[in-house]
Amino acid sequence: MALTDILNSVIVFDKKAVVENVKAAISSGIPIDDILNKGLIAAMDIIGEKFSSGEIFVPEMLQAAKAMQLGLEVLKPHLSGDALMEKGTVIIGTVKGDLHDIGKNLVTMMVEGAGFNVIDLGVDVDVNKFVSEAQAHNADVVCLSALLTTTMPVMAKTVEALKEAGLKAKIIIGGAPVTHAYAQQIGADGFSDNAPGAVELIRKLVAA
Ligand code: B12
Repeated sequence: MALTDILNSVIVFDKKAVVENVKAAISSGIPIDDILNKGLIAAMDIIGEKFSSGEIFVPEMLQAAKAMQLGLEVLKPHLSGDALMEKGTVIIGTVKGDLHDIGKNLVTMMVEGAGFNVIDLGVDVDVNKFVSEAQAHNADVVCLSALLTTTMPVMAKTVEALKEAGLKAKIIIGGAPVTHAYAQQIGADGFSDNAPGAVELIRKLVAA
């Protein structure tokens, strides 16, 4: 079983093959990080390029996303680390207008695996919902995800609203178009371009 088999099965959105290939890779001892990064995530990058060049369209992108998510479900138990005691409460969601959730789900899985209580608000989350849920759960950290350049400004609005509400929660942001500079610009407390980095960041912010 090679990582290219996983990658190719996502690209042709053969869901059954994705599940089988990920299972086979796990049993043959391929590192979980490699299955994730060089198999599943690398496939989504190729899908993105094909979409940009007009080779595929939204329905195909969606099929690939579904195939990838099935692969992630198989990986999920192996991503969990030290989920022994609860270390804090984290609210996560994809901002208003944005329906991308694969990256958010991956961050959720890894943060849960690191022992945090994660409340996932889903996609297309209204600014006020972030504020009310952070308040209701006395959140330690709020995580905002956005995959579209057009929804990045909603992150800025959400950060502003959370700050205005005077909550103790730290705010971190992420998603393919987001940068460290943008996080600083909108007053977020941190940024990471990957899920393990998000865990690291949350650990630091909660300990601070
Ligand atoms: C799959 C996909 C879709 C699927 C989403 C399915 C789903 N359930 O998520 C569907 C088909 C629905 C879709 C729709 C659209 N999409 Co789309 N999509 C993608 C694609 C191919 C992959 C995204 C992905 O899942 N990547 C894999 C994950 C693991 O990576 P990630 O999300 O970046 O997450 C990682 C990090 O960023 C980080 N992270 C993520 N969130 C957070 C949060 C925090 C707090 C932290 C710390 C870290 C963090 O950790 C994650 C793990 O490593 C990208 C191309 C790409 N390569 O990004 C285009 C892409 C994002 N889509 C694009 C577009 C244009 C669209 C549409 C507008 C298309 C259309 N004409 O309808 C719609 C918009 C719908 C909407 N309102 O949201 C463009 C965006 C361009 C831009 N400049 O904004 C892209 C870049 C494709 C392209 N090259 O043109 N899409």
